[in-house]
Amino acid sequence: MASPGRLIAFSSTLRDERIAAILGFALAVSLSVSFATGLISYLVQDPGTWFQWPARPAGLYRVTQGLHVVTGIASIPLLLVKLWVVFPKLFEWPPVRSIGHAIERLALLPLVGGALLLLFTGVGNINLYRPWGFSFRAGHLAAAWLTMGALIVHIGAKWATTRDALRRPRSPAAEPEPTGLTRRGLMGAAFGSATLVALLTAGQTVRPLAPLAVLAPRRPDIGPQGFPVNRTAASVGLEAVDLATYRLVIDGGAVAVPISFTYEQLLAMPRRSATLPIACVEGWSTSQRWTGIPVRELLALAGVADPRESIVHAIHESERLRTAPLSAAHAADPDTLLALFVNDEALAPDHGFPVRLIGPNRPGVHQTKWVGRLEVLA
Ligand SMILES: Nc1nc2c(c(=O)[nH]1)N[C@H]1C(S)=C(S)[C@@H](COP(=O)(O)O)O[C@H]1N2
Ligand SMILES: [Mo]
Repeated sequence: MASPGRLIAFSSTLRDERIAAILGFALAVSLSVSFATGLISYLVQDPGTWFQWPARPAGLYRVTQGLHVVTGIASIPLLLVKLWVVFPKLFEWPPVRSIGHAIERLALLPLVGGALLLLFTGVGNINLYRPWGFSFRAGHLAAAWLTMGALIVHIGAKWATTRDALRRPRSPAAEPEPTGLTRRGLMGAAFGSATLVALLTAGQTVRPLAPLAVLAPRRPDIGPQGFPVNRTAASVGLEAVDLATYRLVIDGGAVAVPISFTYEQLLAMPRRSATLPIACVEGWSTSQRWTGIPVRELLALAGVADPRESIVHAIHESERLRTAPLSAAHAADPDTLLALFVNDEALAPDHGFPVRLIGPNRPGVHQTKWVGRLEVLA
């Protein structure tokens, strides 16, 4: 009986083991970097008791999250070309040779399915396009574990073949180069497009590449006061906060007597300036010079001598990002500010007027805008 593979003509010599091995190796590297930096991002946003994310270096999260998005995006062309190269193997005959071979083949389902789901949800989320019915955070994380588990099985199964394929010298005489696309051309296309999309994405976080950020949904230099806005003041009804009633309240278990400040009182306090990035989980970042009152000074005024873990609350209690954790290490850092100014101008409503939190080495989601309350935990 003829194998199904024979019924379909997969004649291209581009589909060889060596090319599959090189692409597989590159993908394993890019997916692993994206996985590790992605896990960091989850841990930073939901710190457990064992995980302490430091306040320094100030730009660390900007680097890890930038790498996460860039390596994730670069994986897309690598994955597509790799799938094209190995596609005929789906029709291998006999389909299963042994138990080990059966496991290896079964692992392809979570591997390919997981990777496609990861890359699709990641790109969708960056573009604020979320046609799926589940939480992005939960779904993307589940797909990541699935893919990495299957990747480990796959690497285990393919280790020897890959090593041999990479060591084996190519014999051009035995395998004539095809007349159309050459092997070199195929690899150039795969790695060239991976590099290209990486560069075009990196422009949203690496300043010299900014003019190239044509693929990035948010240009780092466009928006009110010269940088992007994640959620606008209008979308939460805070275009015009009434300064007559606005108060910044410091309370919580560690504060014996809660205190509050009017905007006027905050303006009269000693200020400090720091140049710090906003580094969004979506991969864009922007560095600005912020001026405001160090959190630790406010805590001292509230009678909290050594800074503790706190919760930052936005004025608008119904927003999704209305609260953010502030670790003791971040509260103690002199550059963690309740900022009133950016680049010497009062904050624009879209950037959190009257007061926003800004601190070193925090994910964008924790740089809370329109802050009304700092709850210092006991
Ligand atoms: N209150 C509040 N603060 C917020 C947000 C929000 O939705 N509500 N978005 C956060 C996110 S995800 C980012 S990336 C930054 C963006 O700050 P910007 O809009 O000033 O650039 O604000 C953060 N602060
Ligand atoms: Mo963000």
